[in-house]
Amino acid sequence: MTRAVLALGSNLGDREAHLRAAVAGLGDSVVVVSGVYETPPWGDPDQPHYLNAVLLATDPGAAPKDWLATAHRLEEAAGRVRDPGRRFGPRTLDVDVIAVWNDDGEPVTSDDPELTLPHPRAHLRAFVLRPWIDIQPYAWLPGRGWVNDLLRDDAVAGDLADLRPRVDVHLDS
Ligand code: PH2
Ligand code: MG
Ligand code: MG
Repeated sequence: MTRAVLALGSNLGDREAHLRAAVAGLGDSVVVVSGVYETPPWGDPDQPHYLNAVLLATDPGAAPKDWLATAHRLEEAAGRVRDPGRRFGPRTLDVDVIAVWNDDGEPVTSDDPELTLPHPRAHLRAFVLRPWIDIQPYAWLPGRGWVNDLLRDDAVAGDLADLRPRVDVHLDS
């Protein structure tokens, strides 16, 4: 069995519906889902704002790469079109595998370029870290530290102020 923290993002089409479909598509593996945040685009400013959320999932049979396959399946179901020339460009649905823990509760580390674990940029992204502490107040990002501390780093704190909680949007019902 593995446990995974997955980050969801959408900034094209019906953003809420895309996030909702991703949660539904994960079925019984979903343990808990964060609140939803409206966030300015990171990395490529010329695109609409995102809706972002984070969830915790478990699967008795899943190997780490199975989480990536699941992420791709959900992205495809949302009609995602990849633009190789725009790495941080707009998308109907993005599902990123942030971290995975094995049966013994040990974090999985991987240098595989297809699935680097933990996610190599998660510690820099307020739109991942802030929703994460909604569902795990003592969240720990393996190799980086307490998520609450990471949110106070200069590289992140400025972005944190620009996140807007969307208390009107719920993904877990
Ligand atoms: N995802 C990106 C690029 N930029 N910005 C925000 N606010 N949220 C995202 O999920 C996001 C982004 C590529 O994965
Ligand atoms: Mg992403
Ligand atoms: Mg992605």
